[in-house]
Amino acid sequence: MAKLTLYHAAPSRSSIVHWMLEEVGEPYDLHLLSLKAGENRAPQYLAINPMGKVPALRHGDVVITEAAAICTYLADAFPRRKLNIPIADPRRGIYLKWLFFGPSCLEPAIQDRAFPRKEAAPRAAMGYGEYDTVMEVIAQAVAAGPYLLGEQFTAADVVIGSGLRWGMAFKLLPPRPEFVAYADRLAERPALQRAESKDQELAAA
Ligand SMILES: N[C@@H](CCC(=O)N[C@@H](CS)C(=O)NCC(=O)O)C(=O)O
Repeated sequence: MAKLTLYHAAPSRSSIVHWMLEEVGEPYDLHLLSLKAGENRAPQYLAINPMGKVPALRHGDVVITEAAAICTYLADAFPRRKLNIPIADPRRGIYLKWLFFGPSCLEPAIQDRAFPRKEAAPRAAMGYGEYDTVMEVIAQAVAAGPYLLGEQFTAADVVIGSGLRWGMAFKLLPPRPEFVAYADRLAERPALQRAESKDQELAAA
């Protein structure tokens, strides 16, 4: 089987993929990079990801970047764990919606809260609309639960769940009861626990 290598800094957005790899359950290697030391800007790494960012995933001869894209890829490449919604399934549309909602709506909403603009941006011009609507839409989706696609846990939960967990940890998202209950359900997953404890070890080292 083609080898899987995650280019990783712990903790960071590559922790999203670290969790995903634990859910997938296939063997993988971690190639650690120190962002502090600027290893992500070294020519050897820029040849892998010209954005100079983690995560990047190598799978055999293929390199994939962007956390949500990597999670989508892994779920499709290793369908045994049923972390994807297959193409023929009509729920695939909803599944893709959430995978894209992470980087295109949830993350920009959080970033704008972390780094406010001098003047509010016009809602119509912002792909995510505005913060409160993003929060409401996600709250309704996770309240129905247990997961975004109902009973089936998918890669979309890794992407949206990581954003919610991170946003609440840094107090950039409100601890709405729906978010807290969803985050608590995710925290029970052994794959997330394994990735988190490994990341803590790596960060401490
Ligand atoms: N759009 C990218 C963002 C990745 C990203 O910003 N990673 C941060 C770590 S959380 C990074 O590599 N920062 C180092 C830098 O930009 O110098 C994704 O979703 O994968």
